[in-house]
Amino acid sequence: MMINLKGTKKIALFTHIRPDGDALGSMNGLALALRKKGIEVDCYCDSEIPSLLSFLPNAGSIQNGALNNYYDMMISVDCADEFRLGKYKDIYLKHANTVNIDHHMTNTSYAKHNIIKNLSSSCELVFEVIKSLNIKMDDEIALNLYVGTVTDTGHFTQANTTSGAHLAAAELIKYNIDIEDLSQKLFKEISKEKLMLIKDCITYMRFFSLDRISFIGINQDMLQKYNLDINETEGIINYAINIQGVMIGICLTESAKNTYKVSLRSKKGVNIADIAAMFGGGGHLQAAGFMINGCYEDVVERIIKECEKALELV
Ligand SMILES: [Mn+2]
Repeated sequence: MMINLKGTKKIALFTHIRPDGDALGSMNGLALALRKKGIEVDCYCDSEIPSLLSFLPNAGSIQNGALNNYYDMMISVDCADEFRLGKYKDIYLKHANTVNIDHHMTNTSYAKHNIIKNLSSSCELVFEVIKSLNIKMDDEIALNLYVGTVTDTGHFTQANTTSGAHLAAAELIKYNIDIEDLSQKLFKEISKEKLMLIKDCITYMRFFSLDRISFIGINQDMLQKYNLDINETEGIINYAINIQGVMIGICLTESAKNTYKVSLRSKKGVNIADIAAMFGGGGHLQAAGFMINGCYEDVVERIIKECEKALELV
């Protein structure tokens, strides 16, 4: 048993700000499972739920207001550090009974009980937790966990696509999951507005270090031009890293004046997790991110400089 639920009646679940498929899949899957144990579960996330993922069972019940109950236990999922809890950080850290379930090896072990495992996704880990609690799986839990498993492995294409990821998916797919419909929603369809934004991103893409670093910058004007939200820039970084010969791809998005969300991707052998950590962020060896403040060109220069250092180490 990975979590001791003895005497636990009410649990608050949290996941990271700007949640992705793994964040929401693992939180929803765990919430639905714990309720089958007769536990009252409320889910909180300090961000809007991306409309693309609102179809996930339980997504509609995720709250982003003040906590509305007393809880015996607080569990965070897919949340590598306490700051990623957003406004729930302090209330979480103050609680006497916190559990941190995560697959990021950069996790800061900020809870009383930390379940950190180097698995493909938090959903794969939550699947293990659910099994250890002897909770019977169902279609809704399976769909949530499956979505995290496929999205966090980039549709089973990234380095974290382990046999464990496939085994979890193989078990989950036995439940009622419409793979064709899901793939259409998650990986194929794109809005016209996002496609037009990508067109602009490619037009203004910059290259550094003899084309080994590619850089995409997205400012508020570009988002407003197509009436898009910062959450809808997900995946655009792939246009940078997928170029032949490029070793590091960067996508810098202006979230507010002089504030930027930076995503980094690298090809095998180039560690960008350390760069993200240096700027106060985190992630994996080949996919990481952080927030940074400053004037645009200064920020770009600082990031490029660190990326160039990382390339020298290769
Ligand atoms: Mn994840």
